[in-house]
Order: sequence, then structure tokens, then C-alpha cells
Amino acid sequence: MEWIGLIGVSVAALAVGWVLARRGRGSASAEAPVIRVEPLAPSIGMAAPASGFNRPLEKTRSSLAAKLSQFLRSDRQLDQAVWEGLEEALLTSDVGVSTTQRLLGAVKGRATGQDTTALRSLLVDEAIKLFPSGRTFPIEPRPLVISIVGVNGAGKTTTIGKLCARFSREGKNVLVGAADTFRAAATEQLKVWAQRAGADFVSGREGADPAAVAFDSVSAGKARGKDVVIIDTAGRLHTKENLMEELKKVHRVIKKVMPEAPHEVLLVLDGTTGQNALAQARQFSSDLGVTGLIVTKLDGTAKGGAVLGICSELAVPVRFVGVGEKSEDLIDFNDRQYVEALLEA
Ligand SMILES: Nc1nc2c(ncn2[C@@H]2O[C@H](COP(=O)(O)OP(=O)(O)OP(=O)(O)O)[C@@H](O)[C@H]2O)c(=O)[nH]1
Ligand SMILES: [Mg+2]
Repeated sequence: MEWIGLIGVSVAALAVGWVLARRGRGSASAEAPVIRVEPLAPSIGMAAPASGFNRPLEKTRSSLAAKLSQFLRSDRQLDQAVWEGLEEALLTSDVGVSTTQRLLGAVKGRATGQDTTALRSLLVDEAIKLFPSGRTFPIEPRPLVISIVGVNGAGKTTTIGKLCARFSREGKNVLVGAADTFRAAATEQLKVWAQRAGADFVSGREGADPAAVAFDSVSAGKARGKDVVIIDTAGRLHTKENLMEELKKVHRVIKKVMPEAPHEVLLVLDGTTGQNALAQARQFSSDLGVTGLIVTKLDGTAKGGAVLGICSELAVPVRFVGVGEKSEDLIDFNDRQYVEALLEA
């Protein structure tokens, strides 16, 4: 995984360099969102814990907060150096060039006087506005079919295990479909999670057509009166066209059982990959109509700012956040809690 980290660092460094090079030449125009997500049905009731995002964002917070505090102090006058400092701080937390400029542009428009401490609340206020509305998770119909997609090792199977546990705790009947037929070990890994949560499990033999397993899973979910059917898929590079076609086929075949399914296509992104996750999200979104994001491994990264960049650029809501490897390490995303944890001292 080291190369991913290296690429991430390089992307952040390039972003910082790019902005520094542009200084004095005016700001970049904001890019148009790739997709829009319509408001969904009422929340399924998975409240974020009171502790919010302080713990999962600890690494991002400790690096960003130190940088922000250098500039947002009562003895600091608001000048060009402050704006440049804020810009660099946001970029090195992987917020991304375009979102950083959009955010600071909005804050500049509202900043009055010379008080830099007032900028913090403006930053929080404007950052929250960058998140798309209509974030709540659907509870209908029955079964609610969720397709989980993403690149290799992003945390798809682990997240499905966490979701199963979560739904089961709420008294929901869950069925899991192992449409990652690429490796027998993948099916076994999912089976263990499903058993732990008391969920039904549908699988095919190794090398079977993933679409056939998905078809069987949704059919079984319907026949058995399940509340939720979750389909695990094999990890794939977003740049591999044939693999993306395979996922499209999985979704087409699911529609033969339930025409409006999958109701949620959740893209799992490894939070430690920072801005690289944005490129993945763009491709998966345009190919598969992603309805929501799950950002994993936020517990181990200083690049937590990428969530803000991805949401504002794609206008796709984050549904859940993975903050560890255990079944309880999944929390609902809450934009205000996230932004406050990210930007407040
Ligand atoms: N720290 C941490 N580790 C996580 C989190 N989510 C997943 N992992 C770990 O990431 C690794 C990969 O997780 P998987 O769930 O197997 O990933 P996947 O996307 O299903 O991988 P493929 O099926 O190979 O594409 C495992 O070691 C997980 O324990 C998280 O939120 N935090
Ligand atoms: Mg997997």
C-alpha cells in the first residue's frame, strides 16, 4: 500500500505547488458537479455518536489545527499571508485545489475587519455549505438492495460486515450476496462477517458469473421477505473498462428481479488515499450512478480533508465512515460534526 501513500503525497504536493504557482494570476474557476443526488426517504435512524468525528479525525486535526492556529489568532492581522497560510493548510490536508479555492473565495467574500479569529467560524459555515443536501439513508422498499463497489482493498467486505451488524442490531433481516467470485477467500471472508451478524448468505462457486450471484441474492431476498440485501463485489481499478462493464452487468441483472434496484450504489473509498480517491469517485460515479460514499480508514490518516473535496466536487453524499476494523467501527456521516472536527481548534 506504500505506493498509494506516495502517490497521495505527490498529488497533495503538486496541488500545493500548483496553487503557489498560480498566485497573483487570479483564482481558478469552480468545476461543475459530475452528478446530483435527489433527496431520499427518511433516515434509517443510525445516529452518529455524541463524540462525533474528533477521534476518527485525530490525525487530520492535529496537523491541520496546528497550521490553522498559526494564522487564526487574536494577535494576527488579516493580510495576504493569512490567506496563503490557510490555503496551504487546507491543501496539505487533501481538501483539493478547486474546493480550497471555492471555500476561501466564499470566506473572503464575508470577511470583515481585521479579526482573524472570526475567520474560523466563517470557514466552518462555508465548508458545511459545500456538502450536498438529501443525505439521509433510505428505509424503503423491501428489500432495500445495496450494491457495494470500489477499488481493491478499499474496505468493501469489512464495511459490509459492519453494515450487517448495524442493520441486525436494529432488528432488520439482512441477506448478503457474495458477488465477488474472483477469489474463494473473498467469499469465506464475507461469510464469516455474515454469520457473526446472523445474516443470510448467498454465494456461487469460485469464478461464477457475479451477475448470476447478484440475481440469486436479490431473488432470495425478495422470496424470504428480507429488509435489506447487500451485494459485495470484487475490487477493481476504475480505469479497467471491462471490469466496470462487469459491474454494470451486475446492476442490469439485478433490475430483472427488482426494476428500481439497486436502490443504493455505495462507493467505498480508502480515506488514506486522499485526493486519489477523488479520481476513483469521478469514474465510478459516471459509470455506475453512485448514490453515496463510504470513506474507510479515517482512523489512520491525516488526509481527512479529502472527504470535503470529494463531496463538494461530486455532489455525492457520504453515508458512513469507517473508523477501525471492528464491527462497531462504522459511524453515520454528519457534515456539521465532520467540519467542526476538521476546522475547529
Ligand atoms: N483501520 C481501518 N482498517 C480498515 C477499515 N476498513 C477496512 N479496513 C481494513 O482494510 C483491509 C481491506 O479490507 P477489505 O474489506 O478486505 O477490502 P475490500 O475492498 O473488500 O478488498 P477486495 O475485496 O480485495 O477488493 C482489511 O485489512 C481491513 O481490516 C477502517 O475503517 N479502518
Ligand atoms: Mg472484498
